[in-house]
Amino acid sequence: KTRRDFIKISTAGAGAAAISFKAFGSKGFGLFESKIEGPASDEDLTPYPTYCEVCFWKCAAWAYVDKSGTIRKVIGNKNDPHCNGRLCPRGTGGVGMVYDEDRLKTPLIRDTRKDGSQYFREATWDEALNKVADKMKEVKEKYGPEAFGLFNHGTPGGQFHHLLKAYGSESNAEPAFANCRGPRSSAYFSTFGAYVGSPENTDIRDTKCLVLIGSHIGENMHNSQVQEMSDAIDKGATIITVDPRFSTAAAHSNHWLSIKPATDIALLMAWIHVLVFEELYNKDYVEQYTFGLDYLKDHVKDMTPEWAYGITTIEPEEIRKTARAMAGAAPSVIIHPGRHVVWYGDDTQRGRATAILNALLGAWGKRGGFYFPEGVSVPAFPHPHFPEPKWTWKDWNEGRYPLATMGITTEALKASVPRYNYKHQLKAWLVAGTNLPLSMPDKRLFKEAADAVEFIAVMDTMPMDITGYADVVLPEATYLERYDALRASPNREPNIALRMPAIEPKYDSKPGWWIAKQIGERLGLHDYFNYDDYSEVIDWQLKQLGTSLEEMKKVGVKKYPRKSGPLYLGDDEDFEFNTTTGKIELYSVDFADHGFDAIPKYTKHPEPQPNYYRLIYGRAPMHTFSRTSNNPNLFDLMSENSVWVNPKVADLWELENGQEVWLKNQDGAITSFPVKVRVTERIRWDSVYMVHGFGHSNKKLSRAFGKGASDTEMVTNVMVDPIMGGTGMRGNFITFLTEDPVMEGKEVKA
Ligand code: MGD
Ligand code: SF4
Repeated sequence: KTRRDFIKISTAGAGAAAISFKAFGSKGFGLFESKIEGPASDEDLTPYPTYCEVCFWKCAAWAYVDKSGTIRKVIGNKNDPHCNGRLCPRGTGGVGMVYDEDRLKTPLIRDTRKDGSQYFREATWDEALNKVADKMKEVKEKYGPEAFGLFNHGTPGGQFHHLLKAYGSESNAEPAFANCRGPRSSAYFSTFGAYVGSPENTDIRDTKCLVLIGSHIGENMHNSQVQEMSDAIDKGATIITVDPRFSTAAAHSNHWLSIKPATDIALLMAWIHVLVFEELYNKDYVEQYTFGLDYLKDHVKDMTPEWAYGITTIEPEEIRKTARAMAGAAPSVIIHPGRHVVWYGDDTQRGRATAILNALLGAWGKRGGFYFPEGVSVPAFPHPHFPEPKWTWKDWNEGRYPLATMGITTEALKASVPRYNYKHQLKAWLVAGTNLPLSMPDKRLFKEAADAVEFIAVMDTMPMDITGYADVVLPEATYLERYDALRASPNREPNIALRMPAIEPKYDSKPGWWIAKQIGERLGLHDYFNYDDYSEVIDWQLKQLGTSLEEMKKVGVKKYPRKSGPLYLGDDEDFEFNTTTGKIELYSVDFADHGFDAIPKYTKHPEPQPNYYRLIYGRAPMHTFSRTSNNPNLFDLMSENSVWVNPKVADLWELENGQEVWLKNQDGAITSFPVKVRVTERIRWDSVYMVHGFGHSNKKLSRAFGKGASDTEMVTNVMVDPIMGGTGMRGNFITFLTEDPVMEGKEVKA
């Protein structure tokens, strides 16, 4: 029995009526215009500006509210470069987050009955906030504020990050870094001295050749990127997709390279070989802007397409043909840097290989390649300096992962478990906007850490799996019911977007800014929260930016002229890159200084044992991670995942389409729920594929509970990237159990 039992949240309260939401019209790769059935005409509706929180593309939108205070539709803001007036199905269905009757409705506090069993009881805000503030005071006195950690994701996390810094801690970690994009950041920064950002600075709309390496645009529905890819295809761009699975993007491609999983670096190096030895690279560009061509030439001399064929299973002629297609399109060519890139633990090096290819093709800073993005710098609302913490997330790493730029989630977990004996330990957590049991690989480590810490407070909108581990649950209002920080992501044109409440928070939920401020006030940190309402902060910031809350309420998005110069490099323009040599580094001086390979090498990864298949996973256009599985609108579009199995494998196992199986991995972990088989040629015989984010274990998610299986439960082997701590998750292999392992009494579930 653990110190903190997992509690399936029990909350009272009447369900809210979910609004009717059916009529979609399709466009492009299934981008939808929002249309809601119902009598209200636009004249009867009041629009409120917001930006979407269903994924992290943050499309600006208008929420239309009728006279009864019901949101009738959410549609894209036409002036917004993230969406160009069109939301994806998830964004349109985001209103389901408001009207989901399973929402967290009131603060909850863990309590123990006389018989020792644990449960959540409803609490007032005052009691819940006092409890969090009292624990923060206690931790500060006993261990120092640094021992209070934060796991955060999305805008709600930002409010708590401010609170933590004011309190004296910078012990925070986000899955969006170590479990997702971190390797890409280290790779592109070490090559170009710049990040690719979100939205990525890929100039897809004008590209002549787009190369996707396991990055399935179209399923990974990042709005304007999908629209631009659709435009590029219409204009005749060549699309090359490298994926062991025949993805939506592969179906729209001129070349689908069905690569053997875990061998991408070999293909990338062979492409580099062809460009260098067939002298197809952009000579003037390379000479003017790059450093290390001679080292690179020497390094790749034996990495021929024939060498790569034996590793990747891709024919040498196909490798040559595709390399030549890229060179023919250069510099209007993009080797897409990817987004969720934590695969095999050498992911920063794979990112470097794509960056080097982009550099050889002269694509960085060129039309149809990568543009130079520019963002608006939003001034911070005045507050005293943050206290200097004695240690931060960097100290967990103890010299490892030197190029990590943010806290590493798995390190935060280890720092919470005494047996790892970290010099700096976490004793309590705040968790805001991240569902760790489904997003953290190695669930055993997560459980051990959650059990070891003295206290966990979770701020969420839904009774997600993570809330079952909390001591205090803080119900946040959804994004359509609150103010949040201004959106100011860099883009072609600098711009800002406003999120304001379209309706009052439902139930007893509160905006994140209010929750953070209330805790802050209880800790004597008023000067860091010197406002009554967050609209004061936004109005002050907007005035510094030459506009006002009043104006932004009318327009939602405001664009500014660029100050940093043109979008692209001029012909022969002198340019100093923000790297050690001031050049684009084909040979990374920084990596060499830290003892890492200065130019990427292919390393062989473990292969599946007989009867086991590599588990690969990805996204579906109607869901984002685990956060949308219970959304009534999106559940209607896709209610569960399936496991894709090649017909040859299905024959061998006598599996049929739609048959339920349990999955078991190389370490004996078994999925908690069964998953349906989908027999399809679209996956290679050595792998299986699942959409991530299903298999929820909290019964209070009345729709999503037990629907589909969780890929995360199968990720017990984590291949850590030594450069920045990324959690490579694709070194896991599964086999099939065709009968319920518990009913059979043969297996103990993981
Ligand atoms: P979600 O699953 O979307 O993201 O993992 P998470 O950060 O855990 O969970 C977000 C949580 O935020 C949910 O509990 C949701 O209810 C809550 N939430 C939503 N809106 C709000 C809000 O407005 N306020 C508050 N307070 N809470 C809100 C994502 C992470 O997972 C990432 S970024 C990646 S790329 C990885 N993907 C991935 C994978 O593909 N496979 C496996 N096995 N693991 C993965 N882990 C990583
Ligand atoms: Fe929302 Fe879709 Fe835009 Fe993501 S891409 S922010 S889900 S509309």
